[in-house]
Amino acid sequence: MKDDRFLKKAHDLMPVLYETTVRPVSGMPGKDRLMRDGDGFTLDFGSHFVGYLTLALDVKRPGDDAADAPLAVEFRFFENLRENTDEPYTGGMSRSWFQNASVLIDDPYAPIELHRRYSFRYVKIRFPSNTSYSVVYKDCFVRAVTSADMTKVAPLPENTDPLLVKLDKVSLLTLRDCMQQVFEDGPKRDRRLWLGDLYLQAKTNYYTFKNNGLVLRCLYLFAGLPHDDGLLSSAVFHEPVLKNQSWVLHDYALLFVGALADYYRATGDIGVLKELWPAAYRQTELAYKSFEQCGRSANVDLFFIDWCPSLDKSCAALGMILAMFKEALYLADTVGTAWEQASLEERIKDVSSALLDMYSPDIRLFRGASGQLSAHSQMWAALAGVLGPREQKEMMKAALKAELVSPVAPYAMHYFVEALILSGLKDEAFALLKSYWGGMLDRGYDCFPEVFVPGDPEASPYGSPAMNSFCHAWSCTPSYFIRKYMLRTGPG
Ligand code: RAM
Repeated sequence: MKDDRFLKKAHDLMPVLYETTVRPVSGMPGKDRLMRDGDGFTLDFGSHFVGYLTLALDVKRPGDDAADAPLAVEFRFFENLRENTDEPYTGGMSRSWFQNASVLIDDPYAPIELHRRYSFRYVKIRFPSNTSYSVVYKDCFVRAVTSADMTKVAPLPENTDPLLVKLDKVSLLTLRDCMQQVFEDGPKRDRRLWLGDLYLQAKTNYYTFKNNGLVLRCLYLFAGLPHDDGLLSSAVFHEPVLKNQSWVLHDYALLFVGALADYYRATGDIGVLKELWPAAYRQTELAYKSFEQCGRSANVDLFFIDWCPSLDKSCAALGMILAMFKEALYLADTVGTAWEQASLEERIKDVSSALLDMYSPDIRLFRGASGQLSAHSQMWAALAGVLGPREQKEMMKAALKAELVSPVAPYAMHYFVEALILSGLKDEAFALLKSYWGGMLDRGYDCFPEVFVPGDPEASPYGSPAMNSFCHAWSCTPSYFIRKYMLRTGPG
């Protein structure tokens, strides 16, 4: 059930891509290094970039003869050196996500321009053939692309804590490289527009690059490609063909409501709000229907929440439903009908009471249906504001002390930090932000990765850390926290 009106608007909002030429900072072989038959080198571009690579070589042949055979060149691109492994990949993701390219060149004198876009800091280059001639390194550069305009980002005040300055810098870089024709989740993998990721990217964008047109383009893409019942897709492929994704996630669909509310707060654009409100409201209807069908609980199979394998999602899912119903009510008060407002109010009461049933006042914590204690249950209950403010603060204090199942993705950690702030625990929130995201800096990350578990560098939802994305936009929210809650700049 495509909506061509929205898709046309999304198309008209195609962003400008800014291009910069960047050369490696180290690893370039000297002019006297003759390479053939398996020789090679690894270039380091000094930082992460997304773009198109060109390599230029000279040819040396004994007796000054011309090159007499094609040149074979192998390229391997790495965002992080952890990807530099020869271990065979046995996980379920397609191996073609590994950024390898082999080319045969008829004219080794001409610059070799790779047509695929790569996401990397390092590139390993090898010449595997036993050619009678050798090659010598001449030049290499990447035409880096992004739809983020760095000049739009306000510098942090001089007296900002140096660690926060570093966290902000890496967050900006992470978001910059994920901002392409859409907000991609990761420019290496999946290069796709996901609603959950968009929700956090857009929040950070309002305080940094302010590319509101790109957010709107993405909102239109989701609204233009719903499933048959009006449920919005968890992700949209904008290439190779414009298509929604069949994996249904109710939490992601509901985040459309939050993303629209944030867009409205940032822009005040009532026209867009009126246009997209029916799609947003529909997500609440579908989530409520499923809640009723499941005996006043969430169908956890339809919720992502985090990559945490053993997570009992029952409580977190209810909290997130409630949090988004409240966002919907905020929008309904502006553009909804009286009937929509009244039914949201009723539904908020219903979900609140189901969620409160999961609260254990003796330990001041929420438990999943299985009895499990997780950070996820507490953070979503707090973001839903289901307890009174004083009780909520006590609950989050208890959460900081308790042994809980912890977030695996920085996506989930974002909500825990935000929950602390909204519970009046800003110092604790910033301490956590510094230790968790600071831990990534300690591990030498250039960009913030898709998953990060302190103490478990091997953590991967895909059976191998080499498959992880090392520049993943849902991890870019330190800039949002710093600019919104420390500097108090932006839409408020
Ligand atoms: C990962 C994607 C994306 C996320 C989904 C649920 O595979 O990269 O970031 O939204 O999981």
